[in-house]
Amino acid sequence: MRLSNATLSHLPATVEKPDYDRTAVTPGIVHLGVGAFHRAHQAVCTDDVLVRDPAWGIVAASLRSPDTRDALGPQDGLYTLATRSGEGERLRVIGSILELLVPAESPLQTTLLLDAMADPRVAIVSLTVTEKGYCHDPATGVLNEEHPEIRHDLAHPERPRTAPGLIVAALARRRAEGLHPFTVLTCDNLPSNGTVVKRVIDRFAALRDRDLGAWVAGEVVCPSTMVDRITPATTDADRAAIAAALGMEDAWPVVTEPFSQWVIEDRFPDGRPMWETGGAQFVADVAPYELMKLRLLNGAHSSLSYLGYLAGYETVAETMADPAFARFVPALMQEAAATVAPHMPAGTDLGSYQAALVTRFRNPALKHRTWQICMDGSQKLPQRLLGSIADLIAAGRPFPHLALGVAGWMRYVTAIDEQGRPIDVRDPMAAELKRIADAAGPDPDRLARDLAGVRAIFGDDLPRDPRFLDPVTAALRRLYAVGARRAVEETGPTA
Ligand code: CS2
Repeated sequence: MRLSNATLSHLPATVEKPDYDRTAVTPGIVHLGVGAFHRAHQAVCTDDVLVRDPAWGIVAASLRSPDTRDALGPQDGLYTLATRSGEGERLRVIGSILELLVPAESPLQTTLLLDAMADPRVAIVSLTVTEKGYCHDPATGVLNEEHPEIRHDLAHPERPRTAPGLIVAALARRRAEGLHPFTVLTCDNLPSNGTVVKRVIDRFAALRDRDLGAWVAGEVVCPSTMVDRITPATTDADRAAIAAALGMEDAWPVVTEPFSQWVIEDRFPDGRPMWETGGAQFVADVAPYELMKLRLLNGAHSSLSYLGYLAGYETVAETMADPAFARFVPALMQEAAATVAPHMPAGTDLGSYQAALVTRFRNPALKHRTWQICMDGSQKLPQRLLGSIADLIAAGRPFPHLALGVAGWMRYVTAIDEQGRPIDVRDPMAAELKRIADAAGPDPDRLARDLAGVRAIFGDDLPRDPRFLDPVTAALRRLYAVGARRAVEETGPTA
């Protein structure tokens, strides 16, 4: 038996299920990027809303792969959310996703998605397409007009493949039909993510057509958000365990932690769901929350993942069980916290926030792979590590832990681990980074200099600043000399 509308009533009483009439739900949101991250937070928060207001169903699209559609389509969009901690597991079936589309699969699928985005009942188009999905330059945040997919979408605006291309094509439809635009709500890990997506779609629209560009720039609102919920990739072991608990198959359940936070700028000209009922916080300015999360949680996540992977650790929890890392990670957070504190709302307790992050990272029930977090580092480093380092340099403060985090990324993208084995580096810039690493060879000084010279990641200032390059080069030398674990162990308290 498989999870579907028809089998919901067969679920054990211990499994929570949608307590609203799914046939009465209509689409109010189109979501681009229906990965586990979306299904662990926004789709859950929206499920909480549908009990009171069925006008906010989600039509979801996968921009890269049909896998999620193939898994959830036969399940009427239903899936299980498994919330796990040392105290146990809670299972809840989520029903907010009404339909799944894969625009890259066929012109018909593209048309169906654009029809959904142009539906007058749809007031929000949201995104979790990961950092690389905005086709922007990570160091500056502007649209990369030389991006091959952007060039395709400008040449074939009726068959867009990128998030900016799809959004602008749908907005052009709505403008031609005299409809209001929709609110564009990004939920990705980018600083000022609403500003980034606004800049990208404004520019893309202007490149398509001057008048369309003026309309998009003047009419389309893009609030910023900060989303926080650790969501490891689902494994076959997860599927088997959850199927046993459900008494039926779920082709793609989602595993997550108890903690969840969603902070949203409350700017929705055409309305929004009462996401507060699901615990979302609406604020005037998301920036402090974003800065805190990106620099403390995500900066520590990336650093411990590169160094933990090189030290031979499979998961975040395993890495944190190593006493050297258990000392290193809080110290790294402390370095970054010094750059965050001046921007936080009065009364923010950064110490408690950091302690809670360490507890979350230690969650023994989550098999969060270091390799998964290592992905797309070229798109993550600026907001997770380099922003903190630039601020610390300006303040004349040392950053030995963050420097080792950057050095860990540099060592990782050589795609050869400390035992000489290949590393499967997943990154839009993997080939370019590998070429640089191969040319540098096992020379940490040259490797640090040449990788720091990648403008799209490091910009123009840091590579030319010895206050940046010297500590990072010294850290990389240590990595080559003694390996990640000892380098972590030997990185003492920040002066
Ligand atoms: C992780 C994030 O994979 C990664 O890059 O650092 O997905 C992290 O789990 C989330 O931002 C937590 O909210």
